[in-house]
Amino acid sequence: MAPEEEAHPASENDEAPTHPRRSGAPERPGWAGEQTTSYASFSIEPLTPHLGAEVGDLDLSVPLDDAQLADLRQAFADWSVLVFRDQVLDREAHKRFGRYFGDLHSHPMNYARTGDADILIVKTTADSAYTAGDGWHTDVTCDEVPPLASALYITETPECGGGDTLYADMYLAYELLSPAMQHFLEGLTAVHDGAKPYVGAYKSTPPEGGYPCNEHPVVTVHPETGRKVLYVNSAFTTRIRGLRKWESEALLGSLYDHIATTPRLHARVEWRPNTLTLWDNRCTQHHAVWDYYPHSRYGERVSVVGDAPRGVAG
Ligand SMILES: O=C(O)CCC(=O)C(=O)O
Repeated sequence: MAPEEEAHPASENDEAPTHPRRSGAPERPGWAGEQTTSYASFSIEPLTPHLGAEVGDLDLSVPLDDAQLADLRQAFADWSVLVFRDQVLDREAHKRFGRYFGDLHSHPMNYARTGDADILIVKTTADSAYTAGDGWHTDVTCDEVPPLASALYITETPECGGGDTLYADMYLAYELLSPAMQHFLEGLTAVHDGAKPYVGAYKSTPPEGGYPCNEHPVVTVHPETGRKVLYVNSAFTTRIRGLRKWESEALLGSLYDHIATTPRLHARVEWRPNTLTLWDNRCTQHHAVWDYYPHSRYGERVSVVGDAPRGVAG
C-alpha cells in the first residue's frame, strides 16, 4: 500500500462514489442494475435509474383488480414515486386510489377548513402568500404516525409552464453517508414539530393544544423493503435529542445540504393537467417549485396513514 493511502484510508476521507453505473459494482450505493421495469398489468418508464417512474396503460377511474393492485404495490415499493398521466378522476376515485394503500389521513391544517377532511387542496394563485411544500420535506412528520403515502392530482398547471415537483431518494441519501456517520445517526432521535412550517412559515393559527410535535428515529427502516432511510427533513425537524443545540443545528444543516445539493438523489416530475403522482413518504422527500408567479396551479391531495416510523433497533 502506498504511504499516502495509509494516511487516508478510503473509508475515512473518500467522497461517495459518483459513477455507480460506470463501475458496475453492485455494492456501490445507487447501483442501477437491479430495478424492475416489467409488470404484467402496466408499462413503466423510469424517471431516473433509481427513483420515480411513469406508469402507462392503467385507468384509475375504475376499480383495479387484484392482479393490478399487486403490481401497483410492487411498483410502488420498487420506484417510490409513481406518475399516472391523463387520468380523469372525481374525488371518490381519488380516495379509492388512496385506500388501496391504507386509511385516509386528515391533514392537521384541515381542522380550520370547511369541506372534505380527506382532501387537502393544493392551490396557488397570484394572491397566495406561500405555496404548499416550497422546500424539501416529508409530509406531516410532526404526526406520531405520519402519512405513508400521498397522492396529488393536479388538474390546473401554470400557463407559463413550471410548477414541477422535485423528489429526493432518502435511501440513497443514507447510503451515500460514510459508515461512521451512518452508525452515529442510527442511535439518534429527532423532534418533528408542526408549528415550524404551519405557524413559522405558513402563519396559520394553531388548533387548541397546538399542532402535533413528535419524535422519530433519525434513521428509519422501511417496513416493506427493509432498507434504511435518512429520516430528517428541513420543514419539520427542529432538533436532535441528546446533542448540544449547536451540534444539532450543525448536523441537521449538513444533512439538509446533502439532501438539497446532491443531484443524483433527485427526480423531477413535470406536471400536465390530469396527472396523479403517488409518493412514498417513508423513503422520499419532495419540494414543490414556485417558479410560476403570478400564474395559478391547482390540485387535490389524499394521504394515507402508515405505521409509526421504526428505527434500526426495532
Ligand atoms: O404541489 C406540489 O407539487 C406538492 C405539494 C406538497 O408539497 C405536498 O402536497 O406535500
